[in-house]
Amino acid sequence: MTSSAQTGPTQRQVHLNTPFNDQKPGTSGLRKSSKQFEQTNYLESFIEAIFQTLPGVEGGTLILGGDGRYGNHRAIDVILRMGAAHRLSRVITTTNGILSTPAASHLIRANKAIGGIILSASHNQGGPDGDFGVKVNGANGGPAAESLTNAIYACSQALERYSLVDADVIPLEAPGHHAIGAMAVDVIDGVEDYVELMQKLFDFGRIKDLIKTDFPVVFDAMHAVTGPYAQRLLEGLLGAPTGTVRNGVPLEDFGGGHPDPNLTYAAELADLLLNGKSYSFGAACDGDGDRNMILGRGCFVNPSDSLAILAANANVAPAYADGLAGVARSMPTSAAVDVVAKELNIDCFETPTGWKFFGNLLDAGRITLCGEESFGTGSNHVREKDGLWAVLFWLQILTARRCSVADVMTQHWSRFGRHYYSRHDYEAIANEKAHGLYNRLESMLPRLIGQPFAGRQVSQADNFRYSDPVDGSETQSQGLRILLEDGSRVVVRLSGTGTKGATLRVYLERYEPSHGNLNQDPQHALADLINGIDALAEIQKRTGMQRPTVIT
Ligand code: VG1
Ligand code: CO
Repeated sequence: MTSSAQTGPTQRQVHLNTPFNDQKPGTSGLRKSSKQFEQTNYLESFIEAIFQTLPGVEGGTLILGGDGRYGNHRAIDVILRMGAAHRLSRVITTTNGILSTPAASHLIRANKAIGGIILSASHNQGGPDGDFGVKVNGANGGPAAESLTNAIYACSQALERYSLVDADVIPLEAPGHHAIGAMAVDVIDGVEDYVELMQKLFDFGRIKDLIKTDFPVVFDAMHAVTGPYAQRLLEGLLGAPTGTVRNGVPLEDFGGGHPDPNLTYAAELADLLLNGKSYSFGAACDGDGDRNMILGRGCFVNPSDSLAILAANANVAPAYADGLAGVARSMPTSAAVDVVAKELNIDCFETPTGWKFFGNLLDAGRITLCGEESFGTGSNHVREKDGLWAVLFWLQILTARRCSVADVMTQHWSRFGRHYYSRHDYEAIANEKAHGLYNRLESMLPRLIGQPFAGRQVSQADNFRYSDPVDGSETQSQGLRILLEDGSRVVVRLSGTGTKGATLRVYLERYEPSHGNLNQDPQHALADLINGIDALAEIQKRTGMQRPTVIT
């Protein structure tokens, strides 16, 4: 017990002179620079809006933790003291506040919590000059639905005051039971429950056998949240040698890196696998542990293909041995999984970008696996995408198949055909320029139908809208699509997670049937679409950028 428990904490109200008007959550939580979050009352205002909006706060249990970035400890302290003022009965937080997003989702479900607050800006850089973020999850363990985030935003804009109690800082160095007034604060090991869940889903004995044979693996935690999880799983339970997990210590600034697992920001790992010969399998996760990148020797697995391969091989994992209820992918994700779903004779849903849109389908039991092109894959075991889960799933498949990652890919394409796919990101464009480009392209769409584009004819051109098959809710304006008669397409979106200017994402896709040329460089295979969209949307001309910032 902390001393404040005996004396009883003093409750205070802090008045806001003017409410903040910029606390609208994006694709996944509220993300701003650390400096913005350090403004007086800024974090507190958003947390107050959450506590006033999330159902069941009084008497409820909340899960709390983060990816370890700069600001994590301060935010945990503030949220605990505000949670006590709002009469939560219990907060479960973790040693050093380290909690991955999928592990948080699991804890919410396992403890029947009202939800969770995850302190992370995910793949964005961290540190005093980087970004901070607050993700809000609901009682199902998933990212808050749009109706809830809209209500939180509305509340923040009208906020006049917030409440908190004065209490000593709860020590997070070790597990223990504490209290702030009547509110229990349990500090638990944030890794244990998650590791137990993984052991239920996969056959660790068989994966261990694979790693013992000549199948060296390497994992890059990017100095972010997955280090302790990966060490326990790979070097502990699966017997991989010490050092398998690189950059395994979470650092407040991620060691100055950009914790985004792609070929640009995880370049060292990519080099080890694509150019070196020491490893058969490599993987990396992002800041908060929900994304994954999978590499084999000389082979990069496109995330859209990864989802398709997990779906096609799901029965090798004990948890999915009985088959899949259905699958889902975000709209910009390639249709590789659609082809597998067709063959398996199961439903395949197309949702807007962001994991929150999978929640209803998972809760209703309509899908088992889902994924996004942005290195996110997951299943009904939690309500978030899950980086290390995907790594274990891949290892389970390789255990059963006993071949290289490259062979898995080649065999998949020769059975299902290949969806050549790439995403081009143009980061930090001035807002007016990016919106000008986007709005101009949107206004051109109706006239494109039936017209030639990149040597084919446009069959459909629109701004994607989604009607949720479970609750009927409608979501508009989810990205511009140009669909071509041969099944190729280009999608253009503006990012909802960036914090500097605007990020333009261009998604390119072309299908090559199984008897076609399956071994091209995607940039080459997609060249006509790349040139076509640049000419149409005037990307280089309007952004002044010769090439994308990141190509995946
Ligand atoms: C990006 C990805 C999207 C993902 C989201 C959150 O959003 O494209 O697929 O769900 O990040 O992932 P946007 O709006 O920037 O394109 V995470 O790992 O940043 O929580
Ligand atoms: Co993330």
